[in-house]
Amino acid sequence: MKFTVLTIFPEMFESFWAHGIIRRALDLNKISATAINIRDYATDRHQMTDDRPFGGGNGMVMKPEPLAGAIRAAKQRQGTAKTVLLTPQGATFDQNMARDLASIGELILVCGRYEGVDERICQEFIDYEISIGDYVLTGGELAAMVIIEAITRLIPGTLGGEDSAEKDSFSDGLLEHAHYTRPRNFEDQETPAVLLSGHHREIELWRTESSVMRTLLKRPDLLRSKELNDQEVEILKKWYREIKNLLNIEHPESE
Ligand code: 4HQ
Repeated sequence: MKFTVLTIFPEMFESFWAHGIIRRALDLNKISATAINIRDYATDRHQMTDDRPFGGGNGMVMKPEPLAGAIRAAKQRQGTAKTVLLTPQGATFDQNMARDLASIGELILVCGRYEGVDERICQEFIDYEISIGDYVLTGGELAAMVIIEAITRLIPGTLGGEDSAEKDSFSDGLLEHAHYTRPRNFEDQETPAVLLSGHHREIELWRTESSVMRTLLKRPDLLRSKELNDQEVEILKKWYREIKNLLNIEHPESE
């Protein structure tokens, strides 16, 4: 996977490249990653990357020439790469989009600042517009990091040891099961006994049940848009019966 980031703050990426999973992926040559300074492609003698908006109003707009120059230079280096603009107007990023982008192989991520980039750049130089969520950032840099990290951890061999990417939240449309570590009793809260039992089949069952019920309680929207398998249906039915019994005993007239 190849990432080229276009930004006026390439230094923001130095510590990002140097730590954790991104660092490991770079060391293992699973990814390559470069941040290019858009200012290097400025065309005027003051190396300006922004200018006042036509029509007036507050704020500044990213000038088209430096962006066009930086995108063309990046494309020349990687002919098959797709360009992504980080913008609140884009399609909302999620795990499925991370998988799709990972399969593209080469991405040029364009980070805007100020009020955004000149519209003619969006029209002619951008393949995909992506938002990381409905809130306002000051620049696309943090959004680019989010996307790079989510994609990188999908690449086999980058997660360090385990096959965890496929077990993680969302990989099967459910939230992760609950986790416990030492001590067994923490401030009067016990670890569920089954996790200490050493019965691997029962532990797997407990974890599946934990995943399904946490998703139902915390993110019912995820459950509604998921195709449930037989085991998941059985778990929901079991809890449904349990709750119905409870209501019948406490409130016999409730039905
Ligand atoms: N931006 N997801 C960059 C965002 C944003 C988002 C606002 C993008 C400012 C200049 N980017 N412009 N949300 O809020 O990706």
